[in-house]
Amino acid sequence: MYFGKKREQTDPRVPPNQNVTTSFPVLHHGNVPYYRDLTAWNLKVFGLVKEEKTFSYKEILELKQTDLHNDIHCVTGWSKLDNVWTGVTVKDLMKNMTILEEAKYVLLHAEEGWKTNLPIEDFLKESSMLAHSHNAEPLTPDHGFPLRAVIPHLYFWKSAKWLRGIEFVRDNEPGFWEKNGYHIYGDPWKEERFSWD
Ligand SMILES: Nc1nc2c(c(=O)[nH]1)N[C@H]1C(S)=C(S)[C@@H](COP(=O)(O)O)O[C@H]1N2
Ligand SMILES: [Mo]
Repeated sequence: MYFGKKREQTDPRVPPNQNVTTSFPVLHHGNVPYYRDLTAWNLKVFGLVKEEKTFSYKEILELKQTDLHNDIHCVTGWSKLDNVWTGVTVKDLMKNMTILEEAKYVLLHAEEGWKTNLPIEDFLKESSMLAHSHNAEPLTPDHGFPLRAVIPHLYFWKSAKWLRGIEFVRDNEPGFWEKNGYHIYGDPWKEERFSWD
């Protein structure tokens, strides 16, 4: 029975102190970009790679398309279970590219200079992807159209919307939210919400 005490976490899919929502909240800093013409869009993979590469939107859609099913956890306390994202896995994106050995971290660059940082092994995980659709619908501008990162094992702020660049770097440089008090890594299972956690 529930006596008003905080309930023990019982659902093994939900990290500590998260509440499950069935809605899809919109959260970001800055402006939502609107594209009328996707020929003006590209994705640059650069930094510590043997050869830099710029993908057009058409080239992204020509890569192998994958559906991944996962749960997402926002640092502000909501979790959304059973998402299906469609797009290109990071593994497939990087297939024909060589990452230099000095590369230890990745910076994901979005529109307006927004960025987020993560270790290279987290970016290259099987579950990491670049998505253009959510639950069989194209992403709306609010949720990151035309392409967003989805890194489901970390708090959702690492999942850059409006992705435009992937930079391989040597050092762990904090991104936008990381500079503003969020944790440098952001493991929801360890509740790494803030830099002082
Ligand atoms: N470019 C960009 N991506 C971003 C953010 C942002 O401010 N700018 N915010 C992050 C945060 S804090 C969260 S919780 C998720 C929210 O994604 P959603 O709006 O699709 O739910 O996007 C992440 N990606
Ligand atoms: Mo967030």
